[in-house]
Amino acid sequence: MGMLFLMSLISSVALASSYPTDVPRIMFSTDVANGIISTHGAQGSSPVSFSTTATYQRDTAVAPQDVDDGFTLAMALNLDAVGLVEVDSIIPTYGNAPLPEEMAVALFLTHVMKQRSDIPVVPGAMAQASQTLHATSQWFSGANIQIEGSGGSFAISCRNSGVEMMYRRLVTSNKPITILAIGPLTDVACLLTTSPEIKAKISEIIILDSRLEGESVSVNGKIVNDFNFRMDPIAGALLFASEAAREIPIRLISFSLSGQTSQAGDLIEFNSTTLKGPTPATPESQFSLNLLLESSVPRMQYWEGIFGTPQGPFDQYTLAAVVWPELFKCQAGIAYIQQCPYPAWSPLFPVDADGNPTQEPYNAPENPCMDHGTENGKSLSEISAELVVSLNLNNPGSLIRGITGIDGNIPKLNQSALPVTVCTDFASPSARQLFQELLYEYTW
Ligand SMILES: [Ca+2]
Repeated sequence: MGMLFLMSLISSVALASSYPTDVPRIMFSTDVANGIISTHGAQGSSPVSFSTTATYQRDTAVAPQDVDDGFTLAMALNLDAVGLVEVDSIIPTYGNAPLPEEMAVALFLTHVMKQRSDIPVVPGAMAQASQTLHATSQWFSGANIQIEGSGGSFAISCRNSGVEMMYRRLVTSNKPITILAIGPLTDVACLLTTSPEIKAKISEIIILDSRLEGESVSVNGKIVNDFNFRMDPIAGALLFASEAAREIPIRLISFSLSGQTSQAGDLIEFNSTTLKGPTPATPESQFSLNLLLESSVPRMQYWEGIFGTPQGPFDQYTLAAVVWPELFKCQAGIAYIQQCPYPAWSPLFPVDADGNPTQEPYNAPENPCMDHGTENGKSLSEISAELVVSLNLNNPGSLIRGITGIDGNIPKLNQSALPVTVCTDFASPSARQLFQELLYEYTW
């Protein structure tokens, strides 16, 4: 027994030292949903499930859900196999689809399809930090139930199995880990706000999120939303307001970069023509490639029906940013959260004596949120807050902008805007080409 223990100790030491120290170790917070046809996750508490009178409505928006998380995970595990990155752990979160179904996808992809049962896959958040488009919950006394702070409703409730594992893996890791946040920010916010000391073990957080100040975001001329932030702006605010976020490098992949390769004429397209898998192929590689391709067909057709072209990569930008940072043009920026007044659910929304709206919902004068307004559709205008990056470093301003304390709004938090690194473009046309070649080589 003693000898066996010693041998296993030696082999685990040898295994640990077999990774060159400069290979980045990464942890995924992901809403992986490849092949799932469902509603977006956690609809019961998310913006589009409630009418303006807070009547529950069945969510009829069933659709083939996003495939880019699974492409990213598969690519990361392929890069791991050739020693370019080390995948530490995977923490699924609600987002593209409900968490339970996503767990099935994540486990299958990691443990069966890629045969990496050594990599832990543990469930994270089932739902948002707090109700986003609802009145703040109150005590019988009339006081608001506080969301923020160490005794707030978020901190006392958000620790789930996935967050506990993130904490444990970081604490015991022999080197800092980069967190790739490619889903709603709930779990990463929970980790940073409830265990701020963990900052020493996080080398960087790379987030697929944000728009540049004044930037309208669209695909082939159709307005889209910044999904990862939209799903839980309260968690996003708590994350960016946390003390730990002031000390951990945070890199945002803004839509001005990630949106480029989904546009007609500049599309990176995933299909059986562009993705070939490794040479020579193995039964395992063929199984993996075929499954990724076949399960993505409904999503690609769905996307094409809306935007006219298939969907390009999004989450894969974060993985490329950690392995090949030189591909992208990144710079210092200031991140802040712009609340979007006045939604129709707000008590401040102008109404006449009978309580009827006196202007078009979501389209109040001087609304500072981009892409709001009835011309862009109700769903887009229901976005309660946006994550914005300014490239003007001179006047940081406050982190939370807009009027707090009305329905659906974010705690004030009293923080200044957060210095971040924001990636806005490819480093060059050849970097754009190399990005495409690397995605095609390693996505299978
Ligand atoms: Ca995602």
